[in-house]
Amino acid sequence: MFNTRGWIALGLLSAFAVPAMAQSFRVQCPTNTVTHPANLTNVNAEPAYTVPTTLTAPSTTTFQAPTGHVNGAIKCQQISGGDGYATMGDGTQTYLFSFGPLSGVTDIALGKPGTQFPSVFNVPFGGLGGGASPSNYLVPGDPATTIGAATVPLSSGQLAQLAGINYNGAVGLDYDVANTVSIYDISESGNTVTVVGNAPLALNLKVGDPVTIGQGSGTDLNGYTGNFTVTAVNIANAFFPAIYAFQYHATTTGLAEVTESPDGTASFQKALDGHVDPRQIMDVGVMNGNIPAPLMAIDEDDEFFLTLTNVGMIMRPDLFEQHTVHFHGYPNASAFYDGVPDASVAINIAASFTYYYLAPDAGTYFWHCHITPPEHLQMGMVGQLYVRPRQNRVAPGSSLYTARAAQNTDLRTACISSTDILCSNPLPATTNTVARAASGMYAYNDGDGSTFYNVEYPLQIHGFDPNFHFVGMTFNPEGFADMKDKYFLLNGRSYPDTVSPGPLQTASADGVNHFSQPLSAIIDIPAGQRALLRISDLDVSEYQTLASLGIPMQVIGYNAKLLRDESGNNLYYTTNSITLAGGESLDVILDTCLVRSTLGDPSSACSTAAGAAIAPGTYYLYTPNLDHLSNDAENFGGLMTEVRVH
Ligand SMILES: [Cu+2]
Repeated sequence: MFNTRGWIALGLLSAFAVPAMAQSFRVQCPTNTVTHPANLTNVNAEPAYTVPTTLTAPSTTTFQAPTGHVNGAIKCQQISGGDGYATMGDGTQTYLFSFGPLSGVTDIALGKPGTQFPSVFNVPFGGLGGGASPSNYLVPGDPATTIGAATVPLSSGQLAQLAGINYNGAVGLDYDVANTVSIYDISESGNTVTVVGNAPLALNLKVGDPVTIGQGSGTDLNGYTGNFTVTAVNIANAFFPAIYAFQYHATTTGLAEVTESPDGTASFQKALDGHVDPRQIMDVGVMNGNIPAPLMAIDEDDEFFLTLTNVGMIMRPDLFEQHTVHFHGYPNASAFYDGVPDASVAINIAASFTYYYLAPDAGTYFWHCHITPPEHLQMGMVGQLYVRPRQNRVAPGSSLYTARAAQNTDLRTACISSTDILCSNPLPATTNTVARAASGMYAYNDGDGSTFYNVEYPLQIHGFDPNFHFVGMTFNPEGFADMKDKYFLLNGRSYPDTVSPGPLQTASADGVNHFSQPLSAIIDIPAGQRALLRISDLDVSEYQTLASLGIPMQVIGYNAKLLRDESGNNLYYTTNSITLAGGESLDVILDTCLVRSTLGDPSSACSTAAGAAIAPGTYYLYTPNLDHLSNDAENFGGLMTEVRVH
């Protein structure tokens, strides 16, 4: 009897142990892809957009690959899936299931997107410069712990210190150990030495990398040993696949071939290959939940590598929750990356997974975890992403209409209503001469400059039910049917926190402060300029209405589509309030100038005529659903923020 029970216990143990052994933390941010070959483009910058990428199908492959005019770049981001706390407008600490930043930690804390070029992402942490005792490691709660953030809002000195940290690489990224392979065969032709190892060579071994040819006590490699530079990789040879061989140039010639040397080795330097230090991932990732989830921003034509690392929910050790990333309403290349757990992969605790996206259509989207969506969204696993259009990369002074027409020669973006009734972004109905402005950006590929803006603000509407969060923290069954929002949030904050600059912090159950709500909701507009509000409603249970007092809202896009009919007429409308359901997004322009010096060009200077400009001052964005202007039992607060024209 005892033995039988012992076998059952062993069987259960191994059933859990096997998947656990298959998991580990990794990050991925390549510097070279089929779509962005490093020999044709700089993947760390957005090149000017002149013409579509030249694609050619080489005879040896079946797919088209770029051969010129490569557009876009590579972007990377790492996020944690886990739990944390946030502070509501009445001071209540509220428990979250949540995503947090594991890259771009400084940018996120400063309220910016955490999306980075590979040259920023692929940088191991090198120590914090600021503060009284700089650390070589990020510690729990960082960057808040290092700032020593004790005041809300942060003092200007603390904000300067935060900006000074300026670390936006992948948390935990570290060099993999130096790689040594034993040598099977080594030979020379002229002074070119070909080395064939007994195993595939170091990952990412490149021409120009250093290599050391060494030997134990043997002497048969005399003349070959020493430090050299790799001159070629992937060498066809008589013994093993090409990936086992490389070449370098020796200082002497006439060396004899040696096969099966007893102790010859080739050693390559330590390399960044996605290996991470799990201690850093756990120190920073546990309890670092943010509301809203980390902001993401990419440019059209980019490739985006997003690593989700599931650090577990330390307050709910009874749960084995997986998490996923679902880009809501976003045209995916493959269902594999869609994040719907029934139809694609989901990420287990102690594992990382890198999602891959192309950035096809400009617009404002949102994203969320797709595990038990009503629960994980209500608990906080939701945020925004936006895609900037190609039109931003048109050379200043060039015609926007011509640039938009050029996009019709690209099969992916061609939009000709007479042959494609589904295309949503046709050329403007009439030609125009509006040129790309010297500065500022555009929300869409409009071809007429009508979506021009000077400053942009993500504005994420959200609501929390404190009872649901409380029972979610205290191991009780959640009442889905009773869900009722009592906190109403803009960028994860209720008024008056919405107008607090800098990150909000919360003392969490691990005893340290975390920057739980990094994104302020202050709308700052220099007089005469235009602000783009990227508004998304992340709410699970309620419609939300937002009204503007004194500055008209011009709606230019809805659910990441330019408001334009098939004939190319703009269908923008001006309103003093918008209403969104959960999952919807709108692009709104607040223009502080009513009359421009050049009619039809919103980037031109504001007219000096009396009454052309909206007077500087403080205006309000607020909800006219008066019961949403509250913070739970407190009667004043909720869904409201300030528009400051100065
Ligand atoms: Cu989740």
